[in-house]
Amino acid sequence: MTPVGLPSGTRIVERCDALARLSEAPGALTRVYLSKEQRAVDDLVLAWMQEAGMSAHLDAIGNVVGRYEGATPAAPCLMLGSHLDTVRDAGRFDGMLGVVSAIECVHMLNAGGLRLPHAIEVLGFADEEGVRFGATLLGSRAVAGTFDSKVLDLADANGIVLRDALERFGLDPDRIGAAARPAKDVLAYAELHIEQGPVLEAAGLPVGVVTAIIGANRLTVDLAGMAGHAGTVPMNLRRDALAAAAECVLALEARCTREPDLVGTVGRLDVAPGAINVIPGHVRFTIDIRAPGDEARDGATADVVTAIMSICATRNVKVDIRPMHVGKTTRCAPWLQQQIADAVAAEALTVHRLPSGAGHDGMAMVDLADVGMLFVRCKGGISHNPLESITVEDAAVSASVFLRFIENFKPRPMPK
Ligand code: HGY
Ligand code: MN
Ligand code: MN
Repeated sequence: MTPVGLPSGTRIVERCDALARLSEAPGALTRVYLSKEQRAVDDLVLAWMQEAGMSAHLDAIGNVVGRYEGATPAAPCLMLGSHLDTVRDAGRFDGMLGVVSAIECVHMLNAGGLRLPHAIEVLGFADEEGVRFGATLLGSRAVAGTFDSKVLDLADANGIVLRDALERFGLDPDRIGAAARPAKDVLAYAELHIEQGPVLEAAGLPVGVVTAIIGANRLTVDLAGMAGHAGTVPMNLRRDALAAAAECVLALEARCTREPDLVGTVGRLDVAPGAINVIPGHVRFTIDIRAPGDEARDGATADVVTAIMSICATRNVKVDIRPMHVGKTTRCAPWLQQQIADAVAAEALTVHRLPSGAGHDGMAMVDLADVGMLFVRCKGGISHNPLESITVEDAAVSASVFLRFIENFKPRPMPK
């Protein structure tokens, strides 16, 4: 099928910049689930979807959903998407590039008056990062029908419970099930996303075909020692929660350094009461452990938990460890990898296949449909950092590849 014209890299980057201006704090990009900034982003994305010829609405959990009908109405869809929420002090392409590029592709189909045998849907997921409530992939899990209603009782840093935050946003926590889609409606899920790593840049390639999304285990750890006067309590009589936490962090680092491809991170650590002259009585920190193999990841997680328990027993510090998320490694379907690779080759680009160390909504969507991903080179592989950047040329090239994949998409032949 001949392409309907070239997607605009300039418009894609400009729209990512526009979304990046919608943040909870000026000067840095932070946009968490059910925030007023999310509402502003939803309004912008809904308008862009409508301009591109899609019908668009917010679903029951707050995802933005755009639909471009196929040649026959109510046909099953090729679902495209990514997330619209961000980490703290984020880059402006992680997530947003995938949503904006997918809208750009539909805009080109619509401009060319092209209707495909199937529908195209574009989803802007409301919460992939899990920054506000700790549980991740909330938007895509709801669409996949695997949303766990237990997370409705999770509270954010201000003690606001997810259930209440949904109601304040105008959503009904008891209707989240309505966001779930039947498998018969979805032919496949495909996501364009920045690589968030250095491989494509080192290879001198603008795009890559993702083979798998590496799983992550996330836990929250609470240590309870004894707050005390920094001047009067002798060192041997202390139950210092922060000193215990520091030893735990180093134990995590040591364990995850032992094996290749295994990574472990403490991304957040809160100390109480947090005064210069008070021995810390309470510390809460997070753990994120990843490895390509589920066994290696779960084995490292178990070892780290054992090490934390032993450190705290020795220091007479109470410990509570809560698993927040267990994400299995997700394989990208070979038939979708091949169709994405064919689109890369058709654009006269080298096909390079690589795994994703970062998590993505495909880890949830795989429970609904087969998953494929196209990676885009990012400068220095930097991400989860305001220095995250791509070139306008790579935005255009990757969107052209994605458009060609969309135009040439063939549903997987149903097993006989
Ligand atoms: O944490 C991740 O890998 C993703 O950015 N949510
Ligand atoms: Mn991210
Ligand atoms: Mn992302």
